[in-house]
Order: sequence, then C-alpha cells, then structure tokens
Amino acid sequence: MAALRRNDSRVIIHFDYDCFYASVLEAENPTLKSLPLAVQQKQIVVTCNYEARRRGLRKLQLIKEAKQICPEVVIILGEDLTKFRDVSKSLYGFLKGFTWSQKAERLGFDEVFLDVTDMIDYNLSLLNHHDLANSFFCLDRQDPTVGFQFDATSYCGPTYPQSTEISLLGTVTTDDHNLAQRLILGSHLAYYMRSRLENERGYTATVGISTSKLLSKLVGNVHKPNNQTTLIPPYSPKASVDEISNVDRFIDDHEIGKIPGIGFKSAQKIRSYILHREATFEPYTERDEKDQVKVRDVRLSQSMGPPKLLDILGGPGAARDIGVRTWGLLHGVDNSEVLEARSVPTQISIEDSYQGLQHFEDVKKQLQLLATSLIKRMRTDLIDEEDRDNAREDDGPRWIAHPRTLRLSTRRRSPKNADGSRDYSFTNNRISRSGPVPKYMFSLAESAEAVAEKLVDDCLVSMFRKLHPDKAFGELSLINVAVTNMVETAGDDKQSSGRDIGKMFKQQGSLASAAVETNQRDDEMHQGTASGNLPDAAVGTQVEDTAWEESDEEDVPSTQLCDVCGSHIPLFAFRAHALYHAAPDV
Ligand code: TTP
Ligand code: MG
Repeated sequence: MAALRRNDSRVIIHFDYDCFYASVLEAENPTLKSLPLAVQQKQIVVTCNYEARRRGLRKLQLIKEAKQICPEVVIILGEDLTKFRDVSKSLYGFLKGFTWSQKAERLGFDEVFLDVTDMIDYNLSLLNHHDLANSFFCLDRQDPTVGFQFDATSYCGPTYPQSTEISLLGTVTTDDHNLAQRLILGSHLAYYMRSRLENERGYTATVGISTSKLLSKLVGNVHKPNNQTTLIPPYSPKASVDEISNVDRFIDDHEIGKIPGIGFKSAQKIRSYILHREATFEPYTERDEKDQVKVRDVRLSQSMGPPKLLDILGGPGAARDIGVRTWGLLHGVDNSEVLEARSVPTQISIEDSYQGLQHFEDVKKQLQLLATSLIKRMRTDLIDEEDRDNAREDDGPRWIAHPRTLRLSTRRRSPKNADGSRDYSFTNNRISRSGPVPKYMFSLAESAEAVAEKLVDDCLVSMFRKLHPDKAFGELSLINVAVTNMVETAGDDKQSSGRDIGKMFKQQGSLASAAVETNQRDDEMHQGTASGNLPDAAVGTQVEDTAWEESDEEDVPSTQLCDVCGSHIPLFAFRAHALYHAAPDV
C-alpha cells in the first residue's frame, strides 16, 4: 500500500509566527509589547498578543466581548493587509536564505516549511563521533567557517514525547538511530534560525521538526509560543516497547478535523460513521467535546482501513485513492514535497467580499478599486527592484514577468431561507470569465488609477456583463480580479547581456515548473467556467482534501463575509467563526 509507506529520509522544519498580525504592529511600535493588544477586522479580534491572551482574550472573539473581559485592551484596526503581506514576504526571504535547496514553501502569511535535508546530510557527514558534544554546524558549503557550535549528543529544545534525558541510546533500530541523529541536527538548526529570526528581525515563531510537512506542522503546536518541538523516534512500531510508534502516539490524540489533508466534509463523514449519528455543525472547539472524534477512535475502529474509508468518503467527485490516502494521513503519512521557492508568483489576484452588491454603479466602483490594487501589486511584484534602481531613463519598463490572462470572478450570496437566515456555504460557487491582458496594463507612464480606469471601461465591464447578462444579477458577495498565466521575461531585451547567468538558469528552471502549473490552472479555469464553478488556487482550503494547496503565494487570503457580524473571515477560520456565533451566550 504505497500511501502507507512514510518517507522518513527528509528533515522538515515548520515555522508559524506567533500572533503574527499583533507582532507586526508591535515591531512598528515596541511600546505595545507590554500591553494587551488586539487586532480588529470589522467587529472581530482576528488575533491578539500573548499579553492579551494571558488576560483571557483569544482569536476570533467579538470586540465587544474582548473589551468586557479586558477594558484596558489596545485595539488596532488590521483591515489593510499590506504591511502584513510585506513582513510575511520579507521573513520568508530571510528563512529561505538559510536553505541550500530553495525548498521553502509559504502557507498563508505566517507559516513556512523548509526542507533542510541536504544541510543535515552534509553536516552528518562532518560529525566527529569521538567528540559529538563539540560539533560545528556548517551553514555554507563554500565557507567552512560559517555556522554555529552545537552539542550533537542531545536534542535542542523540547521533544515529543517529553523526556529530560534523551540520547541516541533511546532508540533501537538502525533506522531510528539514524533518524534520531538527523533530527538532533534539525533541532539545533531550527533553534539557530529561531534565534536569528528573533535577534535580527524581532519575530518569534513556534516551530516543529520532523520528516514531513504534516508532522512538522502538527508537532510544533505542542509548545507554543516562541518554542520548538521535535517529534522523536521511534517512528516505526517495531522499535518501541509497547509496539506503538511515536508518530501514532502523537497523531492519535488529534481530532480528525485537525489533520491537514482531511477536509471539512471528509471529517464530518468520518465523525458520523464513528459516532453512529450526524455530527453537529462544527465539532472544532473544546465546547463540543461530545462530537469530537480522535484519530485513535478511527484507527482502532472495527474493520477500519482503506476500503472502509473509501466506503465512507468515496462517491461522486471524490478522488479514487481517498481511502488509502486518508488511512495514510491517520498514520502520519505525508510524502508531499516542500515546494521550491518561485521568483515570481504564478498569478496575482485581488478580491473583496461584500454584504451583497446589487447595483451596477456599485459594482463598477468596486471594479475600479480592485483594478487599481491589482495594477499596484503588479508593479510591486513583477518589476525587478535591482533593475529598477540601475536602469537608465531610456531603458523602458523592466517587467520580470508578463501575465497573459486577465480573469474576473464573482460569487453570489447564498439565498435566504424561509426564516430569513442564510446557510453558510463552503462550496466554491464562483463563476469566472477570462480574456487576454491588454498591453497598456504594463504601461508605467500613467498612474495605477488611470490604467485601472481604462481596464474597467475596456475589459472588466464587458466581462462582468457576460458573467451576469441580466440587469438583476442578484446579490454579489465577492468580486475577484486576477492576472494569471504568468510568463517570465528571460533576458530578451537590451539588459540581457548584463544579467546574472545563475539567475537566468534559475529563472528557466522555475519557468518550466511554472508552465506546468499554469497549464493545470488553465485547465481548471476552463472547466470551472463551463460548469460555473471555478476551483481557485487562492482558496484551496475550500476544495475538499487539498489542504496543502492553501494559497497562492502572493494572494490576499480568500475570505468569506460573515452574515452575522459583517467580518471578512479567512476561509480556513470560517468554520470556527460560524460556530462562535452559533454558541449560546454565556
Ligand atoms: P494564526 O496563525 O491562526 O494566528 P496567530 O499567528 O495570530 O497566533 P498564534 O500565535 O496562535 O499562531 O493566524 C495568522 C494571522 O492570520 C493572524 O495573526 C491574523 C490572521 N487571521 C485573520 O485575519 N483571521 C482569522 O480568523 C485568523 C484566525 C487569523
Ligand atoms: Mg501564527
């Protein structure tokens, strides 16, 4: 069973910045650090610093309630995401700078996976086994003096399971011995990076170290905030006294909805099967323990295995290997790669959600705003900084990539029920229309606003009319304007002679992978348009069982408007948010 064979030859480190938006605001204004700080979007606390958490505040709380619990709370509006995006990008660049492979993948704004296998392998080969306690971790293959000293006899920082005295002797098989050595090195490297991140950039993170994205992400949560956790061997059941591996022991205690890769609908179906009844709407929080189903409950349930899971989860639209894949996830198997960093995004998309736009003039106003943001983002992200600084007056535009396709997508609000309420919908019922990007979008002679105005009048209005031919187009809850189908500019202009050859090769490499991705996305796009249902890379969490495709790297996180409080909630947080409103007042 291929999906059950875990590849434990890698070392992967997962970073999750602590109270990210609050930390960005604290970095701007350090006096906030000692105060309880909450970040507001509409009427919701989207995050708060740990001083506020100590005083009883938490993420996704109503502002009103936060003020009652902690009247001295400092509240700052965090609806403009620009500064969070910029810091996210810069911290990502900082962490990626440590890697040799460039395998550095961002998930949302505040998480990064690093595959450091090559660094670990290299440093393992350098170890002096007669004096492990005085080892040196080399960070640069070209320069043996760059690195840090460490004690290779023990893990750095906390581990799962916890142990005060863990050494290589704790493991039995050769495989686990080797794995322990690699993870020991990984734990020291993670600590070193965390220290540099804090000292040089002022940000702390919660970090997990293991052999896959799934395990490193989950294990980091064991010690929060500003800490790290290594999931230690044995990873195979045979090596442990009670025949349960540390991977199973660790995964077993998780509610199945917390396992990345098991989508919301799948989790609901599994819960219903195990509980022998419909699980209630959102069994995510501690409040609803009776509806929680742990991985252990599923794994040990009678006759459970890939075929049974296929019975439970299979059906129209489900992947054929969903049984095997889910069974693998329940055993901590995730062999997905940490994606290599791309020099340019595959697409840029800007969107906003609304309480329900009904009039064309309002739509046009929004199109103008969205198009202006899009042009500004293109100018920020697709123009090479270095080239811009070095360019002579007559050099003309210096775009590093040209998107070929302009796309407009919209989504309607779900219809009202008889009692006036609306159902929360997790299905991605967007419709979209695409066309070629007009040349003037790359003109730098005019302001972004002026280019946007032309784009609205020339293209977006007619695309919108084609999407919604009726004057009464219903109530829109979302508009998204995007440029996709990115083609990188490979030094084909007069500057090419001055270009860095290494950079050109790198660009060609990433061009090849971007091309594959672009084609896939295009296929999806056409299917989506035909069926009126667009699978959008930016909203991967919405699509069942594609948790790792959460967001395109530069996209504004996709949000859904909460009908109750009017907040824009990221899709990944929407379920918890809806539950929050559903819970009775206390
Ligand atoms: P999280 O990683 O969930 O939260 P966090 O980094 O603030 O806190 P923690 O220390 O527990 O990791 O989300 C990352 C950022 O995303 C967060 O700082 C604010 C934003 N966010 C929203 O905009 N809306 C939401 O509903 C949530 C949960 C987060
Ligand atoms: Mg975080």
